[in-house]
Amino acid sequence: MTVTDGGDLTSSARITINVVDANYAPTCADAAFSIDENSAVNAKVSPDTAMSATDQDTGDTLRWTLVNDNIDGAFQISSTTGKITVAKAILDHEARPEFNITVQVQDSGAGRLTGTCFAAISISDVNEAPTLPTLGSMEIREDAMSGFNLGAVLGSDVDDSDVLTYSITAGDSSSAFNIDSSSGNVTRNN
Ligand SMILES: [Ca+2]
Ligand SMILES: [Ca+2]
Ligand SMILES: [Ca+2]
Repeated sequence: MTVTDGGDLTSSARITINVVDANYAPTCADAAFSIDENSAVNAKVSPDTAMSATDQDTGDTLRWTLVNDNIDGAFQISSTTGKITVAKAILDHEARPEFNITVQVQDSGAGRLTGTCFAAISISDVNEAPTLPTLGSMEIREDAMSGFNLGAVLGSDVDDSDVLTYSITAGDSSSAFNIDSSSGNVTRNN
């Protein structure tokens, strides 16, 4: 560095400037995914893409973690790739149709700086089989009249909007009984 006055006198000095390599925090982008309920452990969310992050420091290695609202530990994230998969086979659309998980990305620079973003994961409905109670027995007198009402068989279905239809499939070869397809009510036929 040189300084010059109005005349021809100059003075020089050497100045050393130390450039401190400042660490910039990484940032990550919110993302939305979906996955079927009842998916198995290690099943991938859809689309099959990783969380994405940027860090101005080109040499930084980024590590991913799920830090909040990963309810019951249902999901896991690869610390190196940022890909989210199922950790426990407990996904149930009827019980919890959506997760909104806070994701953290941490760099390898000074202070191990972090950025956070959200992964919204919607749990898609899958049709699940209806169930019938384990039936005991119904009693009817042998001289009961046609139309005699034995009562209803009530099934259940976990899916919100499913309509159940009843039918007798075996054990009544002489068609002695009738079941109402919508109510499940069993009556004597003949
Ligand atoms: Ca950084
Ligand atoms: Ca379910
Ligand atoms: Ca379902």
